[in-house]
Amino acid sequence: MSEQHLLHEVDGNVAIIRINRPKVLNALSLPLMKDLATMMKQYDSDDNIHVILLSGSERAWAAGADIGDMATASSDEMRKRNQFAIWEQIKAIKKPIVAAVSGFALGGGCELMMHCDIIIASENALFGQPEINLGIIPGAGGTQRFTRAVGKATAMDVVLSGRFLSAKEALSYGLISRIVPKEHWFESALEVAAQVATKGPIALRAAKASILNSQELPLSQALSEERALFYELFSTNDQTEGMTAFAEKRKPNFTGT
Ligand code: DAK
Repeated sequence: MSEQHLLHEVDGNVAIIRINRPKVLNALSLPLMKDLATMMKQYDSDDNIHVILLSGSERAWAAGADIGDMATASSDEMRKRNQFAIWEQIKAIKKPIVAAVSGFALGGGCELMMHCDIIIASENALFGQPEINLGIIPGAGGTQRFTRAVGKATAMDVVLSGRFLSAKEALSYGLISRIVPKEHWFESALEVAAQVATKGPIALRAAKASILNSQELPLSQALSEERALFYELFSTNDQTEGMTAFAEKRKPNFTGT
């Protein structure tokens, strides 16, 4: 796997992956997306990792899919590439993904961000789905996840005009989780990831799965899935440990069993 466009390291129980194509504002090339999905899947099946932190650079989280990859492609070529299979792999990651976002999060970059679970954004971050300026529409969920996050009125405004949202607007519309000062955007996101990583890994996966169900399933079905997950957790050592630790007034030592 070529890893130059992705840097990665492990910090405690957090896997940190950084998108690293500074010359093109972290544009998401096809090989990068393929490697990103593979790397995320590897960390997803690594028991030592509880949370994945996905980051860009200070100037750009990602300014979109690499326009050069698509500029001369025909409909048939785009279909044959079956890029959606790669995005589906990222969608299938079971562990929580924290996004550390600074600078541009546009087009496919914004869509990738919306595949993450907790989005920590620098006060300088800018968000948008500007595909309309290129004569296309968002292709990896930008008309759907974005609309579910911000509502129809704002989605129409942003997608049809191609305008960018500031971090403040994005927070007020519910697109991101928190805004942090630009001086320590990355450290703040790492702190959030490390804090989440102290929780029980089985409960984390269950909570993520259940919240994501709210985006796809009818309420009654999502509630019954939630109930099943809730009962299942009572068969884990982590549930016993969490409640025993509470009674003993100490920090729980979750083992992921
Ligand atoms: N792709 C390739 N190169 C890009 C790029 C991109 N998305 N964004 C920026 N760059 C390159 C620029 O061409 C420039 O390269 P040089 O000229 O230096 O060689 C370099 O990055 C610096 O950019 P600028 O000089 O333009 O920097 P500025 O600060 O002036 O402007 C900007 C920053 C972010 C406003 C501007 O670069 C910009 O508008 N970039 C394009 C944003 C955009 O339109 N994004 C949407 C791309 S379409 C799919 C899944 C997803 C997608 C498609 C299919 N399937 C599953 C099938 C997604 C599509 C998209 O994202």
